[in-house]
Amino acid sequence: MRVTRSVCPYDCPDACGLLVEVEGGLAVSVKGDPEHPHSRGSLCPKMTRYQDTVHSPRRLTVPLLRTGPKGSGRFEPATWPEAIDRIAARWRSIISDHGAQAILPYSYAGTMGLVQRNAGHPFFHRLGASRLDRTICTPAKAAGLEAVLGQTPCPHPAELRNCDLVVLWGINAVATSVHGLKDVREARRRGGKVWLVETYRTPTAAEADSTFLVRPGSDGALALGLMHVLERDGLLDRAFLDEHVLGFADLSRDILPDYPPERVEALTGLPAAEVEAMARAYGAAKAPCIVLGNGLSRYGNGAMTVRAIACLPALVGAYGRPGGGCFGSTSTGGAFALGEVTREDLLPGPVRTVNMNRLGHALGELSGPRVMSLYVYHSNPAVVAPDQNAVLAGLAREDLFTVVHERFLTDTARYADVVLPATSSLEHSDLYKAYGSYCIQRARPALEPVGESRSNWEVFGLLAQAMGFQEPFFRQSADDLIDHLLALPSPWREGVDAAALAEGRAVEVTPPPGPRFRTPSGKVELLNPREPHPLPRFLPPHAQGEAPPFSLMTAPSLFGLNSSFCERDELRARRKGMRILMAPGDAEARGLRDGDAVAAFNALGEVAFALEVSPAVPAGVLVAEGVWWLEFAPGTRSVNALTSQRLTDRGGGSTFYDNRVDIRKLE
Ligand SMILES: Nc1nc2c(c(=O)[nH]1)N[C@H]1C(S)=C(S)[C@@H](COP(=O)(O)OP(=O)(O)OC[C@H]3O[C@@H](n4cnc5c(=O)[nH]c(N)nc54)[C@H](O)[C@@H]3O)O[C@H]1N2
Ligand SMILES: Nc1nc2c(c(=O)[nH]1)N[C@H]1C(S)=C(S)[C@@H](COP(=O)(O)OP(=O)(O)OC[C@H]3O[C@@H](n4cnc5c(=O)[nH]c(N)nc54)[C@H](O)[C@@H]3O)O[C@H]1N2
Ligand code: SF4
Ligand SMILES: [Mo]
Repeated sequence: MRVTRSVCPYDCPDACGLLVEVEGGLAVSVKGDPEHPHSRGSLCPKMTRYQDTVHSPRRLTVPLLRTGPKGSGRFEPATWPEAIDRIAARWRSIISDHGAQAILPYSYAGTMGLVQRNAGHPFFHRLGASRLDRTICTPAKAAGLEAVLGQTPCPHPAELRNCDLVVLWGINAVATSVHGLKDVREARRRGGKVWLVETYRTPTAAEADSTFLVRPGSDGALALGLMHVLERDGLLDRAFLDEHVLGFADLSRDILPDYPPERVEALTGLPAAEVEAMARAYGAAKAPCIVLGNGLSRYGNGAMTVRAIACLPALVGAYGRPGGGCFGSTSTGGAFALGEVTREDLLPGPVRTVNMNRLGHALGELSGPRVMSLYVYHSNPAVVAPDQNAVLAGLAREDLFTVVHERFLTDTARYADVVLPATSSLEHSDLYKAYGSYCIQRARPALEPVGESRSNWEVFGLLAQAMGFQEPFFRQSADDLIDHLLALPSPWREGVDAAALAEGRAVEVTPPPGPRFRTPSGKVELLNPREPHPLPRFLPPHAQGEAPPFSLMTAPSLFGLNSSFCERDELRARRKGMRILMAPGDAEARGLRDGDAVAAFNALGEVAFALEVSPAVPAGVLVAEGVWWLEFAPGTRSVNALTSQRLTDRGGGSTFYDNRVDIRKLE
């Protein structure tokens, strides 16, 4: 038996270290690496049997060519040369008839490794294809934080242990931040208090001393209301405000008077007395830290909500205290010269950019030129993208030539003209950085590729050759490129143990020294004249005032990661089917019972679920956790048939949570 170090490749803040035991060419067990500085040997329930994903009988092993109608999943096997020739021939003809911008790549985060994740960029840039704005996840959160903090580095997660008040704000940490939660637990063990601010009582509520449920999309008003009380009651750190904060006088004169606790109650649903009590406790804490999730940023007002929340620690000087402030995500972008992977310099000239949240629109209405070919890799837009009906209608277009490079025959792959089998992370090389810690790690293959599967990097090498690209760049291996990236110095990697990194161990990088607050003014910017609204305020979410009676929370599942892990029988079993959660009072009022077959619907679509009546959910809210493959859905659609292509206020982000639906019993 051989043990190889690896990294969890999924879109999760932790990038846990793995120890993979290989016997007879197969991964027989996957354990946590006890030497990993952040995950320290533990894994979440999804990854403890990763070998069952890697060696799943559902793995694609050969290229496939479509034989049945789009979406039917009927294919015949082909060789790699046949599949690549088919793609290259069709692209040549599309380029000559419509231009290269009629080709659209679509990828997101099936793997987070820097080389495999970005492998298509140089190829599609060189081709002159349309560009994809990859904004499905957190651009509004990033924009909101940046408006206040600029490029200020996020604290090290271990600092959370020193907080006397941790505010888990819109984060289901039990599901999405398993290892960050350990530091929160340690803070609590040391006597700190933990709060959860949410729209329903998630499993994370069990980790908190107090849970505050707000109306979806209203957190900005809560943050402004807390600041109103802090100011009114003089619970401010004047010295910090004077020295390190820009615009407090403007905020307190022009904005805060509009957010007394009574108005905040009307906007958020939190009783005014509770807002007052929260402000007093927050103001009394020595080092309060807000751990900010992503859910609350996926609304039409998402960036402004995040911005208002990010202002709060400034008033009490929490940004100046060890452990205090705001933990958004660690951005270690500077650790590697990513431009050497993405190669923007290969672009032939200006090309259009398509927002990935508007794929339905791009495949349906977009012209000049119309999208004639879609190349999907490590993403599953048929189920993860908003407005599923529009996406599926686009994918069903007979004149659209779709290629999908995948590990599994996903819903997207079922619509492909050509399916290419992809390696899992244990079968290819990559370089990883985390967004919940400062670890970086290099991984080499632990196994031979399963079947004839090939990595993203290899496939783009084949396509480059088929399209006649002469640049030597396309002929190097993934390891060549990783070696190149590691050979380029970065101030972030100064002092790291290069030998340990080369060996495949995780090492920690450090933000390069610089001013404390990396904004243009060098201060925390409550006032930001570069923003359309120079001061934070409450903006209503898109769905506010829309007619259907329920807000739908499209929340993460503990036992899945977006649509990944649907291949695993035992994880699906733990999710207990595709359910929708409803408050007992709402169910009673509508004559609905636990276990009923129901349909949630709005103007965009209708989705069948099994109803779970749950006291965790407040009145007026419905919760559908996780994204399901249609194969396992009770009807013909999954949750994103109910979500819209509307974008966030800043950053062009997704608004998965910003929708209203109605519900009825299915006969
Ligand atoms: N197990 C598991 N892990 C995951 C994922 C998964 O699907 N499952 N997804 C991965 C990905 S892609 C990402 S981006 C990350 C983060 O994944 P995200 O899906 O962004 O999850 P969170 O950051 O935990 O934020 C979600 C929480 O926000 C809450 N929320 C929604 N609207 C509001 C609101 O208006 N106010 C407040 N206060 N709360 C609100 C939801 O109820 C939910 O509990 O996790 C990653 N890890
Ligand atoms: N309703 C609802 N919708 C959501 C969300 C939600 O919480 N609720 N979350 C949203 C968020 S935050 C995100 S980030 C997106 C995520 O959307 P995606 O990035 O599309 O995520 P996954 O559904 O995990 O699909 C990734 C696919 O990549 C494949 N894959 C894995 N490794 C490789 C590889 O090396 N090469 C290739 N070619 N394929 C590979 C996997 O088999 C999997 O099918 O979904 C969004 N959609
Ligand atoms: S917690 Fe996240 S990084 Fe760690 S094993 Fe689970 S999915 Fe992977
Ligand atoms: Mo995400």
